[in-house]
Amino acid sequence: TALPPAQKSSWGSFLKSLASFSGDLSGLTAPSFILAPFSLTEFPSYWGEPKDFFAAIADGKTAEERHLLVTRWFLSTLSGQFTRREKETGSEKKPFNPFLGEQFLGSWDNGELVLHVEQVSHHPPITAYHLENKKKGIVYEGNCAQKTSFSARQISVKQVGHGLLRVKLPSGETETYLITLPKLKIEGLWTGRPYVELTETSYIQASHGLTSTIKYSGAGWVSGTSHSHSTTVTSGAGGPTLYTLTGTWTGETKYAKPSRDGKEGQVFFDASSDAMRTRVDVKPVEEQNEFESRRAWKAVADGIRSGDYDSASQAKSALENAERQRRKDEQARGETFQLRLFDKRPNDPEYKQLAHALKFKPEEEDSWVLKTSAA
Ligand code: CLR
Repeated sequence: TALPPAQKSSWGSFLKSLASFSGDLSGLTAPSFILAPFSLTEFPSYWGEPKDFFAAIADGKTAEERHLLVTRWFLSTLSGQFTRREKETGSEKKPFNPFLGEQFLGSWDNGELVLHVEQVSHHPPITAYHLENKKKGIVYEGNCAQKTSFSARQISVKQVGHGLLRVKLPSGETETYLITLPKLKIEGLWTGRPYVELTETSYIQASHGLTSTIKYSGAGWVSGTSHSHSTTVTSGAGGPTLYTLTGTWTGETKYAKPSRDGKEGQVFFDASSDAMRTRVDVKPVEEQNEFESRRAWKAVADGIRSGDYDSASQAKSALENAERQRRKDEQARGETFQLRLFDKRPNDPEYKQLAHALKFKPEEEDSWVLKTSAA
């Protein structure tokens, strides 16, 4: 697990720079071996990877069944979101900081499930996404930003943002689920192999009143096992418990006590098989539009993959300078940048209403909605 000697000193000075760092991590210069060859706009694809669990939400016959299915889908996305880079490359990596208006477009199953992503703000960096299974009548739309702080031995990342999942019922009614996002810690910094652990609590609040409360814990905590969670489904925040689900979000989760219908001990789902998560399909770079992530960042990504960090950093500077120039030109013309895929919905009333049911005051209250012209 030790770092190669050549990387030790650059990692050491990186850690030193971290200690005095404040602000968002996008502004941080990381040593080249810790750079990921892709952008943060690709991350919303993790929401779509357990595509069959996503589609299955619409098959729930009652509000309670659908609530459990939404909870299962949410939990099943976590291992992709938070352990994929570590699993594949041995450590967490630093993705590109997206440029304003950057897009990531993808799909699964020949367009049955479609993903739109756009970087809707650069300062602070905010990413908006829309994931839709038309046939099933399910849309998951959200946004995310990160606030980071550094203390003692780890980086703490607060995810700012939320998602709203909407299911169109056969009756024509729409059921909505507010998804809040967990906090994360980046550990393993001192050994040069950063990895993510989730902490504290996130929620799923449904318009029909049920609430999932997901409590995260890691190796140093009560359970002693990394990537653990203990989830309760209650009728309303703080109401009587209908189901308890415990286990790890990278492995098995079981119904625990108390749970309805004699389900205690039964397996809720198993995240350990990679087969349950399907990678997103993305058009070849040659067919992408100029704002699409993999096309815009190609030279940088190629440089990182081949270990040619000089050309990667040249390409990165060129892209960033061009972006800065674009903003200056807009300003000179008295224009402001117009989003291409999403519209901002300030003070989203639907979001505020569901957040209110959770009795928590969100840090942000805006949503971004996919333009009808883009859908
Ligand atoms: C982005 C939104 C996704 C979930 C997710 C997973 C991992 C997070 C990432 C988000 C944001 C960027 C992140 C990353 C882990 C490490 C990386 C915090 C929240 C930072 C920028 C890398 C810092 C460099 C270290 C390796 C030292 O849905």
